[in-house]
Amino acid sequence: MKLVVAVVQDKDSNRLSNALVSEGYRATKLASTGGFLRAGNTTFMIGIEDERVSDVLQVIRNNCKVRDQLVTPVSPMSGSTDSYMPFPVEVQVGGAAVFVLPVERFEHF
Ligand code: 2BA
Repeated sequence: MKLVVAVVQDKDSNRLSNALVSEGYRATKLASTGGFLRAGNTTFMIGIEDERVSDVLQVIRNNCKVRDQLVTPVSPMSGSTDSYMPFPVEVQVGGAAVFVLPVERFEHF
């Protein structure tokens, strides 16, 4: 068994959870925050048999889009901010950051 951990954009989370449920996968959604953008995102935990991992990855791939997002870097932590001009920079976010972890044991009581 594997645990698929997928960090997705909030905009994709409803579509992905509907697709997972309708295709018979069990999943848990966690509200999370990206360390870089400090914006909300959604983390899915999906426990799955080894032979179905590639199918679940395909569902994630089909339901999560890559988007460009403008970020204004935070001001420097120290020193004068008089000459600091924050310019927005564009970063590409998503479709999904996915980790596949081995599960040593799974119990469902
Ligand atoms: P954030 O950390 O908010 O990152 C959002 C996007 O900003 C990233 O998109 C990437 O394009 C860019 N980015 C992140 N760190 C950067 C850096 N040090 N320098 C330049 N650009 C940077 P994604 O790669 O699609 O990641 C989307 C979200 O997935 C991340 O939100 C984070 O919550 C999660 N994530 C991505 N990689 C991860 C990892 N290796 N471990 C844990 N979480 C991860």
